[in-house]
Order: sequence, then structure tokens, then C-alpha cells
Amino acid sequence: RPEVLCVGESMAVFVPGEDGPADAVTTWVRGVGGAESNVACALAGLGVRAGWVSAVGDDPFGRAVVAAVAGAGVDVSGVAVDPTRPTGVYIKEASATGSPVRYYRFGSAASDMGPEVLDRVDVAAARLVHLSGITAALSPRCRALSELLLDRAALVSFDVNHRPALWTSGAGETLRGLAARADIVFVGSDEAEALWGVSDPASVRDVLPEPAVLVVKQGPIGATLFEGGEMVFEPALRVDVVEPVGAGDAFAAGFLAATLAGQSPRRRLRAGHLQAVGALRTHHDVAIPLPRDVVATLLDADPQT
Ligand code: KDG
Repeated sequence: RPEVLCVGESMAVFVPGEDGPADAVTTWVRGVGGAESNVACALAGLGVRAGWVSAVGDDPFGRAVVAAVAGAGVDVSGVAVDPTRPTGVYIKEASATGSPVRYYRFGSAASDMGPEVLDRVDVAAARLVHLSGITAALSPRCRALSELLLDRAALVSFDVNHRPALWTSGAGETLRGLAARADIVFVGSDEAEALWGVSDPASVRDVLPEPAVLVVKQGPIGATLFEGGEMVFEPALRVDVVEPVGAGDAFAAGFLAATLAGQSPRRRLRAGHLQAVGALRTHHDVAIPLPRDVVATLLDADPQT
């Protein structure tokens, strides 16, 4: 039985298979992406029993997404097949500095998930349920599901994951309200700036005082953890970025796995950074983690002064 349940939509992801303007590209390479399944895959890679809860269409993309997530060692028994709706798709014009995305997911199978998901998944049995702000943006039913999970789960981690393309209005208020009800919250300082007009970690904490654990991610600078009245900063690792999408999910997985293992604040943040490297170094959304012995060595290595 999974210790961690990750709930949310995943899609077929297409990246250009040749150089040049996207309008002229005719070869597209299909991958798999979805914030919560990215986290589940990274958790499974770290030896955590992870499950992914979602819905897909009865179509080739849905089968490919489920096969890829299951292939990473994730329990997919909580994924429903909805024969009346398609699996979502998105395209990503990958670059090191940012990757514009276009979604084709309106009316998808996962966007129709609602409170009935709790009838088929034993949420109370999980140690932790992981959610993101993407789900609340998909439909009113998905938002109701997010709220119910925040009520029912023993422990909830919530990645704010602001995706401007999915929101017309109210993102700041809605995402703050959901995050305030979670136990562990991840937010990027750039997201906090866009949503709430604050970016330095202490000011973000002022906006979100409720969660017992708040992690403010400051991109290549590092991440700051607020917990039990303490504030701990851990610098990020310097890497040549291939493409950043998925780094936040890998970070969350590293941090959560170390948290479940009862590690120190500094090690939990370092574990997050080390997993993020595996996503920053690939065009894929799902990280290709560093070898375990490298992670173990770097977990305690001190930066050179
Ligand atoms: O965090 C990465 C995700 O954003 C990506 O894998 C796709 O879930 C996705 C989304 O909604 O953008």
C-alpha cells in the first residue's frame, strides 16, 4: 500500500524533435508529464512507496502515461479510465531559460475528477497526500476534490505550482487559501511575486503563516525552510541547466522523502536540491536522478569556501 499518494493530472508532452521555429516543426517527440506524477516517480526512485491517483482517457496517450508512471515503480491502481473524455496533451518549446507551454487539456479525463475519487482510493491510509495548485485550476470539480483531500488526509503537502495559462482570475486568493490548509507547502519566490507581490522568503512567510512547514524556492540561489519558528537556508547546486520544467517536482520529492525519513532541515533541503539536478539536466519533465552513491556523498558535502 502506498505511503504517499500524489493526486493530479498527467499528460502526453510533446517537445520539438528538430531545430527551428515551432510553427515549422513537423517531428515532435512524445514524453510524459504531470506535476504530481513527476513527484510520484521521483519518490519511487528514492525507495518511497508512492501511488498516483488520476484519470486518463481510453486512448494511446492515456495508456502511455500510465505505463510510464507504473514503469517508474509507482502504484497506479488509483488511476481511472474515463472512456468519454480524452487524455490531456501539452507542448513545450524547451529552453534552458524557460519553456513556453501550450495546453490541450480542457475537458480532459482528469479535469473531470471530483469528490467521488475518494470512494475508490483509501486516502486515510496514506501517511502523506501530495497535491498541487494545478488541480484546483482545472475545473470546479477538481477544486472540490482538492478541498476534500485537504480535509480528509492525515498530512498534506501542497506545491503552489502557479500555471498562469490555466487561470483567468483569482489565482492569488485561491492558491493562498488552499496552501493555508496544507501542512507542508512549496512555493517559488517568482510565483509568490506573481501571486502575492512578495518574493523574499520572510515576506512570503508573512503571507503564508499557517502551514507547519513552508519551503520558499529561490531558483538557482537556494531554498529557505520555515518550520517550528526557525528559518533555514540551503544554497542550490550550480548546474548547467538543459531545461527547468519538472525541477520543482523533483525538489519536492527529495525534500518529502527526507522528511518522511526524519532527516534534519538542512539535509531535507539538500536532498531536494540534489533531486532537482536530475530534472534540470534533461528535456523531460520526469527527472533522471543522479546515481544514489553520488547523492549520498553530496548530501553531506560542504561547499568550498
Ligand atoms: O511541474 C511540471 C509540470 O508543470 C509539468 O510536468 C506539466 O503538470 C504539468 C502542468 O500542468 O504544467
